[in-house]
Amino acid sequence: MSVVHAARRERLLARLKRPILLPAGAPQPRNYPANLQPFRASSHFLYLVGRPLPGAWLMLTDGAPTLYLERPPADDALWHGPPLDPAKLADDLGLPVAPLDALTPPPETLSLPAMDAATRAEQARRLGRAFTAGLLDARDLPLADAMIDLRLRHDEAAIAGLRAAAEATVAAHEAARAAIAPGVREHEVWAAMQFEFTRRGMGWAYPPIVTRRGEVLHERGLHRTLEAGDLVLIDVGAETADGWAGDVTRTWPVGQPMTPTQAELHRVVREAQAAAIAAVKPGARYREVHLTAARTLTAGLVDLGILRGDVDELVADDVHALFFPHGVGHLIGLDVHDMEDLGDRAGYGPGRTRSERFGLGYLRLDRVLEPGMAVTIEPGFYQVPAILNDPARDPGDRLDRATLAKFADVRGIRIEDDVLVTESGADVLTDALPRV
Ligand SMILES: [Mn+2]
Repeated sequence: MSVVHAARRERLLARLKRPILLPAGAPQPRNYPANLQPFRASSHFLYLVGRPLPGAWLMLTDGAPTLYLERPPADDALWHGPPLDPAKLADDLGLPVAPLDALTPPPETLSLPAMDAATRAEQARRLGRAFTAGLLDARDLPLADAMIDLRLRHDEAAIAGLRAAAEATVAAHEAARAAIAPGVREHEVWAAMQFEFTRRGMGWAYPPIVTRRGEVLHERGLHRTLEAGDLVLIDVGAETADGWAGDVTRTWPVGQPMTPTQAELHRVVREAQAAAIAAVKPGARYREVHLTAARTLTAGLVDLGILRGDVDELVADDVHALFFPHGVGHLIGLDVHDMEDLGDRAGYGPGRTRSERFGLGYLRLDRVLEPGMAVTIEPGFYQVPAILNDPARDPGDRLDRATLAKFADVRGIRIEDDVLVTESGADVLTDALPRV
């Protein structure tokens, strides 16, 4: 792997001939200082080094990289085994390794804010300026844009990582499907999925959603008991050992076939997803992919009698967003929402900003698609009381509430797959998993 990471470092330096310092970050304490959360290195660091080394810093100066490592405390070997051999590590990674004491970045060094506060404080001390999580300093924008330029279009090794994450994610969803039954609790379904990750030496890319309350978009309780007639929404993705993410959602019936009303709305969401996936190709603007899903969903709801009116007008007035309030997807890579630590800069690019419209404001991506980009496609249908009962959003007689009431056995449906943009169209990385 070192060849891959060396090539990425060279591509970065070719774009930006400036000193660059990127921290891996530090493990975070849970309930007392010695009891730590599992360590997850910064994705920028992983992209360029390939190994999650806690407390490490990558410095790129004068075209040459150096990895700086903290010297472990004297008694560390007792608890954590022998320290890393710097010479062997240098050989494995193909870059020089030096002790952290020797790190002296020049004042004009560019960096990106670490996610953890301890590392950001260290970053501020070493570079003599403040760092804020999720907020880019204007002087660091060239580095942010160079990283985005590299990570936006995945190289062969990145695509292999995404395929490995996709394979594990599909296996976990298959296990979930087999575990679903009336009387089973949501966390039991999650346990069956986690087994598939752990046995592969992988973890999760984001906290799991396994819920009979699919209308709560980020419901993470995992404590409810599934009942016959429920729909259970499962949004779970694997993360490979070197950080690549999967992100898949399925919505399954519990204990019996879907009711006719559940089956109709599930079909409408599947049709919206299929239309959106068919729109993914080089040159397509992602906002149009989103609007394709919105129009297909709206046409389906008009056919069912839930909405009334002209499909294009309903979408232009954001009536579809009463049921599909979020964006159709996002970039995926080392982060499940790739490079969202840089705000909207990766998803929107310079000069393009989020819409204020209800039906577009939650869209995380609005770029023109290019080969090598990977995105999710995840339309949904939800009955969220806070939206449907909001007088400010009442679409009047364009919503037939009496017909909608017949579909009360659907709380939330989402169907999500990971899609790689290819030269000719799209490759659905998670297509092996049935949707119905
Ligand atoms: Mn997603």
